[in-house]
Amino acid sequence: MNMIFLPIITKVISPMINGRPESLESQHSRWFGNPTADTTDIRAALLHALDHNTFVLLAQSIVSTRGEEPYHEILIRMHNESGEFISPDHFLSVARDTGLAPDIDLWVIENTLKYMRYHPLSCFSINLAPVTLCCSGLVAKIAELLREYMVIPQRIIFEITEADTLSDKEQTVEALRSLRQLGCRIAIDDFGAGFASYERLMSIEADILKIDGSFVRGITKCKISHYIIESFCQVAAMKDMQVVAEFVENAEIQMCLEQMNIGWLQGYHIGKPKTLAHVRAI
Ligand code: G
Ligand code: MN
Repeated sequence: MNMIFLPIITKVISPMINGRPESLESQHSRWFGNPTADTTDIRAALLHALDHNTFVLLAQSIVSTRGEEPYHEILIRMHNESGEFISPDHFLSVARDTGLAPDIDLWVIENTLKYMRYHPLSCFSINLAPVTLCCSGLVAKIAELLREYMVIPQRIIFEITEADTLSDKEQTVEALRSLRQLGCRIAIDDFGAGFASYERLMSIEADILKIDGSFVRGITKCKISHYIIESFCQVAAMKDMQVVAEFVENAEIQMCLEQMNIGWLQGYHIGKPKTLAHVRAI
């Protein structure tokens, strides 16, 4: 398939560094859930944001329960002309359906690397859409960007969701292998939420397993969630993978996960997504 690879304007990305308040994560948008905001409008807004560099990058911390250095997951956000935030679930699904996901993923990668150039000890986890992994030339482009911004590949993790359907499974596996050869790490995101989770886990070489938030949220109330997470952890240990629990929303959940000896935690109780300007500069 063809990736558009829109030229990325190299001007300073003001929204990324202008320190918008953390509360933007919870800002409501008139577009949020508004059925009248159709695909065409959102696609136009996405193209505009790509052209004018008006996406906003947030970062959410992922912390170690064993005293290792924390890192952050990059989360992309977009607002409309009135400055109101559009639900990421909404615009990301439009991006996927209208073929813009690879260009948006590349925008996120380039702008994260721009930040990292001046914060060389930082470490970020970046989401990739399954369709992006199938683009020919992706790994070469990432390698070129890493060189351009002088970022050590070991400081980048790529998160891929275990998608139910992948257009080209072989190409995906090959791209992941090449990214690991570069030195980047791979995380399987939202693990357990999709179809055939274990089957995919067997066929993919990855470094990190991110347990889907639906299991984590239920852990203190539902014995089954507890057992399911234990089983995920056993498989991860056999594959020598680190485990991240997503959606740690309160102290009780955190304590339970710590007792289970889960290595890494992420969620609103650990840290809300914040702009890169609010990430402790390292
Ligand atoms: O698919 P992925 O895991 O990359 O999606 C992360 C999304 O989950 C982000 O949009 C982020 O804002 C949201 N998120 C992060 N932590 C929590 C949490 O503790 N609870 C809930 N409900 N959502 C969260
Ligand atoms: Mn993710």
